[in-house]
Amino acid sequence: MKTTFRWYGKGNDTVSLSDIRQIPSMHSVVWALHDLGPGEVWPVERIQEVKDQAAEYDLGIDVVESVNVHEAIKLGTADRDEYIENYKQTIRNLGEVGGVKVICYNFMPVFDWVRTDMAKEHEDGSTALFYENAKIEGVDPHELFEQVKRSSRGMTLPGWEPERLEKIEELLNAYNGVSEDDLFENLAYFLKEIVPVAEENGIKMAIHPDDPPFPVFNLPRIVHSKENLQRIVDAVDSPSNGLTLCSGALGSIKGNDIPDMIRTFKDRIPFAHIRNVKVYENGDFIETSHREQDGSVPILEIMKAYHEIGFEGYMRPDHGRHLWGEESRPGYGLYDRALGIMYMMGAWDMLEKLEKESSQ
Ligand code: DNO
Ligand code: MN
Repeated sequence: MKTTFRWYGKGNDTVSLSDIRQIPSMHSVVWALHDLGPGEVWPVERIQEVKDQAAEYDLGIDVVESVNVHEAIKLGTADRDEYIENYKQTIRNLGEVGGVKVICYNFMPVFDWVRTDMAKEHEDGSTALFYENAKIEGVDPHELFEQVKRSSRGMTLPGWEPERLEKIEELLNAYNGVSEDDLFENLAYFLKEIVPVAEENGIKMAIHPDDPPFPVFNLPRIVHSKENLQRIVDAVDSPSNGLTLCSGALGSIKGNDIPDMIRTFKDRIPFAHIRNVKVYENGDFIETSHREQDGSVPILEIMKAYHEIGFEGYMRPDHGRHLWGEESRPGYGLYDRALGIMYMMGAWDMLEKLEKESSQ
C-alpha cells in the first residue's frame, strides 16, 4: 500500500509540499491541473512542472484526481468524440512525462460532490461537511450554491465553479430524459475508447463513486452500489478500467457493504479513499474523524479487507474536519487528514505485524 495526500497545487492550496512531506509514510501527491476545464488537453510542460515541484520534496505524482469528463461525454451528444480525443491526448501527455499510474475521475452529471453545509459544527467545536436532505428537496440549485458559498470560506469547490453554475439551468435541462441506462451506455462508450490508451501508457483509470450515493436534483446516478460497480468493471475487462473505492461516498447510505466490495473487486481497485461519515436515521450525514467509533463506516474492517487482499494500490485520507482554527479548503485541511493518515497507518502497521508474527 502506498500513502498519498491530495494537493491542489502551488498557490492554490493552504497545504504546502513541505507540510505533506513531513507526514509519516508519504509516497506521493494526488493532484490535478485545477485551472483547466473539463475537455481541455493538459499540456506536457504543465505536467512536467508539477512533477518537478513534487520531486523537490521527494514526492511522486502517481495519482491524478481528477481528469474531469466533459458533459458532452456524459450526455452522449454529437460533439463527444472531440472531447474523448482530448481526453486521450491528456492521457498520452501524462504517459509521456511519466510517473502517473492512476487517473481518478467521476461520471456524475452536472455536479461533483454535493453538500448543504461546508462547516457544520460537531459537539467538540470542530466543523465538517454536512448533507441535509431537507435542504435539497425542492431547493433551487442557485440558492444552494449561495448557501454553500457562504460556508466555504471563499474557496471554490471542485464542480461548483461560478462559470459552471451560470449554465446550471441549461445543464439540468440537458439531462431531461437521460435515463440511468443512457448514462451507463455513455460511460461504456467512453471507457471502450480510453481504456486502451490508458493501457498503452501504463495508467489505470479509477472511477469515483457518486457523492452522495443517491440521486440529487433528479439527475441520474450510476456509481453507488455493488451492482453498479460490477457493471462498470464488466463493461471493459481490463486492469486499466478500475475503481476509486471511496469509503465515505459509498458509506453515506446504510446497506453498502464496503469490506465485501473490497474483496469482490480486489484486482480492480487501484485507488482507495478512506473517509468516515456518520449517517443519521433520516439519511442526513456528517463527515467525522477517521476513527471507526466516530462514524458509521467500519474503517477497521475496511483496513482489514485491504490488508487481506494484499492491497498494493494507492490510499489517501479523504475529507477531514476543520480543527484548531485552521483555514482551509472545505474538507481539505492539513490537520485532520494528517491525523487520518496516522489512524490508517496505525491499523495497517499492526495488521502487518500480526501477520508476520503469525507466520513465524
Ligand atoms: C472526493 C471528492 C471529489 C472527487 C471527485 C473525483 O472525495 O473530493 O471531489 O475528487 O469526485 O472525480
Ligand atoms: Mn472520495
